[in-house]
Amino acid sequence: MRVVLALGSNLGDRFDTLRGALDALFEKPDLTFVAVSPVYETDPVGGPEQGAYLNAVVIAESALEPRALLDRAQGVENAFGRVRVERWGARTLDIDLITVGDAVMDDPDLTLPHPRAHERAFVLVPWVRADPGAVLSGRRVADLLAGLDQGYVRPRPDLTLQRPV
Ligand code: A4P
Ligand code: MG
Repeated sequence: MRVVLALGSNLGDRFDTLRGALDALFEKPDLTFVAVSPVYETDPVGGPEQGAYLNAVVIAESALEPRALLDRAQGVENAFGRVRVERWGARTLDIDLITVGDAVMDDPDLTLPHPRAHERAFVLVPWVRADPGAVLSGRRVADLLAGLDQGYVRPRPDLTLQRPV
């Protein structure tokens, strides 16, 4: 199944965190790297006043169950010492599952597709760069983006994530 993960960091050495998280996600078997998006610098959406994020999207293939994928993502978050200064505030690393194949789940612990992804340019802009034909709940991501403000999502061509080794 095709798996789409969104990475975000707005605390500490943000790029170093994204790079380490990407490698850590693929360290164990059963998750195969397909593509990674460019890195974007984005103004924070929601929450208290906080610094800008670096965001990127990773595409993978896996036969793992959605829950096992969430465990993997949360394990990597913990490994990077995810620190919360404030509720909903800055964090060293956030990994969200955006879609897992065609899975639809409505559990607070795991909602798929991610319930806010369709309205978040900081997810959709990198996603469509990693996969120009991307589809979310039957709608082309490129079309979803046409209705969204993208001005707060700025490319960082000086920061490039490499395929994990
Ligand atoms: N959870 C449910 N569904 C999912 C899913 N599809 N993927 C549960 C990942 N987790 C999922 O998440 C809270 C709970 O959501 C988890 O226990 C998990 O079981 P969290 O990562 O612990 O907390 P959070 O991320 O702070 O909360 P929340 O409400 O999920 O926030 P979001 O929606 O992840 O938004 N602005 C910019 N520019 N860039 C960002 O990356 N990120 C956020 C966080 C806000 N604003 C941002 C960015
Ligand atoms: Mg999250």
